[in-house]
Amino acid sequence: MGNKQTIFTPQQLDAYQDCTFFTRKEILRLFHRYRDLAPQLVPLDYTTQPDVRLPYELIGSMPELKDNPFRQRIAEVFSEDGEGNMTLDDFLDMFSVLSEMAPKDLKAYYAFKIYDFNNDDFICKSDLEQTLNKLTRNELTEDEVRMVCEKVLDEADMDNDGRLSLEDFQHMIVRAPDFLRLELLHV
Ligand SMILES: [Ca+2]
Ligand SMILES: [Ca+2]
Repeated sequence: MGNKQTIFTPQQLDAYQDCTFFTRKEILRLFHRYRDLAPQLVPLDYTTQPDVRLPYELIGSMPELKDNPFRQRIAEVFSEDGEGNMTLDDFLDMFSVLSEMAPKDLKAYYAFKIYDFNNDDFICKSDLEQTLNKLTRNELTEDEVRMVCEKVLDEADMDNDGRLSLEDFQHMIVRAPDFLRLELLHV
């Protein structure tokens, strides 16, 4: 109405509120952060649901992500295209799960997806090695990585199939050493 800029319809805002842990105000604030990454690409009117995707390079350079060794995986997991290029919906989903309001179970579910580098719904030994190398910023030797992976599998692989299912992982994360938790997700 009047001169006031309408970004979303009330229905859209309701839907975003229902799918995230954010208030309307937070949703609008995040919209503006999304838009500020590329004002030339993101219109101020979202009522017609424009088909916009911001490239991973812009998302990964945000202060919350830029120093995180998992930034690319995080963006891939939350992006609809699987390559880290994000629509506004992807972007809001990501920040919602990263927020302190998200329950631990949900964070654990996404941590599992992030650590599952080859997207086969299991964390196998090589996923675990890549995870450890990233978590420790490549400060462990190959032997140390192998040893820790064996220990983790030994303790967490409840059905002894040599890999971690989501169930194994959720069981493990309750008592995992801090370094196995994903800092950014506060898991
Ligand atoms: Ca895997
Ligand atoms: Ca298993």
